[in-house]
Amino acid sequence: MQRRDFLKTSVVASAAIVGTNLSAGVTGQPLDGQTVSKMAFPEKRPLITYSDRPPLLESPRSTFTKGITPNDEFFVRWHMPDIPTKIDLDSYTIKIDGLVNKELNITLKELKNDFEQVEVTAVLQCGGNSRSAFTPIAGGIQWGSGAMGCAKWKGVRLSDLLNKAGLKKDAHWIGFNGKDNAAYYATPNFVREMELEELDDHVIVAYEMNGEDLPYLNGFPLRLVIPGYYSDSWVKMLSNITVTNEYKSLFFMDVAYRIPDNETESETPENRFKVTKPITHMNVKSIIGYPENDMKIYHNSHIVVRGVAFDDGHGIKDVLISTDGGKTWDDALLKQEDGRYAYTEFRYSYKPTKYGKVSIMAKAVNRLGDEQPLAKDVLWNHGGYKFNGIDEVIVEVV
Ligand SMILES: Nc1nc2c(c(=O)[nH]1)N[C@H]1C(S)=C(S)[C@@H](COP(=O)(O)O)O[C@H]1N2
Ligand SMILES: [Mo]
Repeated sequence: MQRRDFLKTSVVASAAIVGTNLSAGVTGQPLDGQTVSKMAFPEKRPLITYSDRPPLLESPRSTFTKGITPNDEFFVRWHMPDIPTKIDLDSYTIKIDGLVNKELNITLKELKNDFEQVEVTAVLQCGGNSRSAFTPIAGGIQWGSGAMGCAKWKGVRLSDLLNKAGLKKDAHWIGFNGKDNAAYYATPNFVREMELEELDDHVIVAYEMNGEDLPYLNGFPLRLVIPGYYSDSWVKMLSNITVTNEYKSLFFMDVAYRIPDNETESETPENRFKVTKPITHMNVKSIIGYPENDMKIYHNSHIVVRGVAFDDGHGIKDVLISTDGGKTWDDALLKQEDGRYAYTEFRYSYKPTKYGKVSIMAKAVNRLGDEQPLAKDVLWNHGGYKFNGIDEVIVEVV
């Protein structure tokens, strides 16, 4: 197939999902109890749907029992309503220009044939994941904890592409742009800028996700993968890489995905901190995939608490489980097979011996000794970024 035509059938289907179009950023959802939509987007199963234009889809809690997130369960986030729905695979190129010795236009075929193919398993998490846990409410989509996933990404090293183009001496910044467009002229495109020295050999331009072409909504045919970093910089439908010597101050780097640039990265609604910095490395976090809130489980039965933990690549050392409201903590069993940027799966055998509501909490600790704070102790920032409070589900023992 030389051409991918995605939304022919699905525009109609997606319009029917919510009836009216929600606009991004106005929907409030509690951390749990969200229901998945009845309709599905192309290549996706029904997911929690905040908006259909642009598509904003969240994975339900049950997704996080698996170390690898299946493509059709993977969350989706776009900022611009205007996403190309047709991609011509023969003419699609990625352009590398700016402060390079040789400007390049690389076709998909060249990308796959002329460069070494590499693979990395890495967690993709929106910086606003779990935002709905902040009080008072922080601006933005009120995600539960399903704006994350972990996949095997295959592609080529960004550094190999840059070496082929050849960087000029004063090259310092690098900008990434995707094919999506703003609906209104005044809104700038989704562009990310990063300092060249931040980008190491693990950064890839990926065309495969879990052994298949990238799903359209996850950035087909190419996306940037920056293991350990929040995913706002994992530009999808990547079409332009521009090398510069100075920071161009493009919209998204300047206002969105930034946190207070102070020691605790926090502020209060009354006293906003003026100096900000972009979010980059992910902090340590874990999410329980099973059981879910409000599930009924039998007294004296044997249940296995399951979930996933991750950080920015230092690696998970322990996941601790508490079934007594945080008084005592017990080690969960860990499964770590896919490298330091992947999910660590955890499981914990639990036999409920008391009736009524029981809290199950999970706390991850990484190899640096960083551990998740209690949810109530997570400090506030106005964008609602980097929430990593200890996860808790409440079940009923009957
Ligand atoms: N081209 C483009 N790339 C993008 C975005 C976007 O709006 N346009 N959003 C970013 C943000 S904020 C997130 S959280 C991730 C979401 O990736 P996913 O949709 O594959 O889950 O894509 C990133 N890359
Ligand atoms: Mo995001």
